Amino acid sequence: MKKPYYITTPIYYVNASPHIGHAYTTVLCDTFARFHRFMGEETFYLTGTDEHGAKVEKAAREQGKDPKTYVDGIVPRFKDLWKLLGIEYDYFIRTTDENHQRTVQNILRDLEAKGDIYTSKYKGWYCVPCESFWTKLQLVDGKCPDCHREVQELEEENYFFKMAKYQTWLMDYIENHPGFVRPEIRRNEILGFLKEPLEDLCITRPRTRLGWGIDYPNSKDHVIYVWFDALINYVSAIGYTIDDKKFNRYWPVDAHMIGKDILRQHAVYWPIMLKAMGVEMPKMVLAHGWWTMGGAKVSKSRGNTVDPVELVKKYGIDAFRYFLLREVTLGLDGAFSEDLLAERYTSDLANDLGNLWFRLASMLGKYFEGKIPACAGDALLSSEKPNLVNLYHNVESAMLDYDPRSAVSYIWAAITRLNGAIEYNKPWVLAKDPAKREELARFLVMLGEWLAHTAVLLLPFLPHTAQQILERFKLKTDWTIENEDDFGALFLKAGTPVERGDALFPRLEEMK
Ligand code: ME8
Repeated sequence: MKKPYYITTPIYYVNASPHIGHAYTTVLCDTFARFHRFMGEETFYLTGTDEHGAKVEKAAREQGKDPKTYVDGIVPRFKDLWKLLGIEYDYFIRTTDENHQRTVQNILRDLEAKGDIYTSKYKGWYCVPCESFWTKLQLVDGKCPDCHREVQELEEENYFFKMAKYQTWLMDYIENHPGFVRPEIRRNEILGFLKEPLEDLCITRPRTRLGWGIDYPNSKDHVIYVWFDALINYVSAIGYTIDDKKFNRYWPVDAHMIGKDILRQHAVYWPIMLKAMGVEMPKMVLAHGWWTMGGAKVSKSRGNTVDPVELVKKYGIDAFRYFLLREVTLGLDGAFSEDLLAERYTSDLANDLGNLWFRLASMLGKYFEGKIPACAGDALLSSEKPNLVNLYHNVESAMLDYDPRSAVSYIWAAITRLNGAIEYNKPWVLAKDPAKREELARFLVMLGEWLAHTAVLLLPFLPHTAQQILERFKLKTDWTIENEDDFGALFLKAGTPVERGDALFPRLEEMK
């Protein structure tokens, strides 16, 4: 039996509300999860929240709350946004969950027993917002090399994970598995990073400095470093060290989707942790680029965030999803502007797809009493099947290659072709000639079939619009397409009444 498809988002920090960047990763994973379910595969889509560490503790303190009360108050903002965006995750993990904490401690006990952990004095410069320790050499003008803020000098006794001893192994692994870190530019970045000696990882913080974290096993004085805790969510969520049967069913993960900001943790720390644990490697770490605004990364610390809730209220869920999937190639950065979103909305959604539906439904209304006309289905199938199947394969292979932008572009190329076919065939001229009634019927059925197929293919991408179209055609909305024959069939039944309904994407000026 095929292993279920397993995909993860990073678990997000709960020190602020989610913004467009978080929504992007989560929509991408939702689209892949939906696509794999659509292909008939069992799928496990994991997301959640990263709730420990100095950043969260600081945010709680600023609000005068204890950290647990604070995080309990923020988590619903993430869950509500995912609900608003129609995200169908299978499990939402919180690092404050009892089982997660147990797993983290189990792993540490195991690594200790294997001799991969030791204690040592640690001296370094610490950047609170970045939660990073730096050596003196790494500082730039005495400040954090990442965010350029002040750092604090610290010396303390901590637990260390022997990461350095796995460096050569990791380099070989990445060299020999070209698809492990994607895209290529990120793989090269990691290989470049690994050319320098890797240091062991300090995996605890003294409780005197940081109170908000998972206890280090058998130590009252240390809590576990937030990244070590957080990465483990990917295995604790599926029962590692607690439910072997469940774990073996889902692991290895098919894709860890992340932003390029957290590549090193996922392509260096995490594989080494797994190797030390004796666990199989993830199939892929896939890093997407950043949404930027005014040339800077959209981020809560820069305060230039874009609120997805506002955009969804204004343009609708599917328009927002479409924009994220279509505007940038997965892996590259994208400049966000609302004007671009509005442009996509008008040109691709209202004009191309919305209009296509409107024209077809109107013509059916005008010429065939709002019903699908009868015509020689077999002839239609033999002429259209190869093209339909071709579209299906193009979309499928783009998605299997983690290229949703191309997948959506293939679908839009079909939509554009259909609008072109209306101009070319001029059904309104055919309608004037009673001798051409059969020809008119065939043309409209061909258009209808294509639109119905397009709607089915759009289910993983624009689920609400796709469902709306399918409902108007009186077709089911829960399709699984396992092979080309499923897709190459005729979907519409002669005589079915088709409901034109309201505009799928009302003109923006009408919405104001
Ligand atoms: O890093 N463009 O959490 P986080 C695109 N808790 N994606 C963006 C983005 C942007 N401008 N800004 C954020 C953490 N993201 C850790 C992760 S995982 C074990 C622990 C997305 O709340 C992107 O996926 O800072 C990025 O990697 C993630 O949010 C960082 O979220």
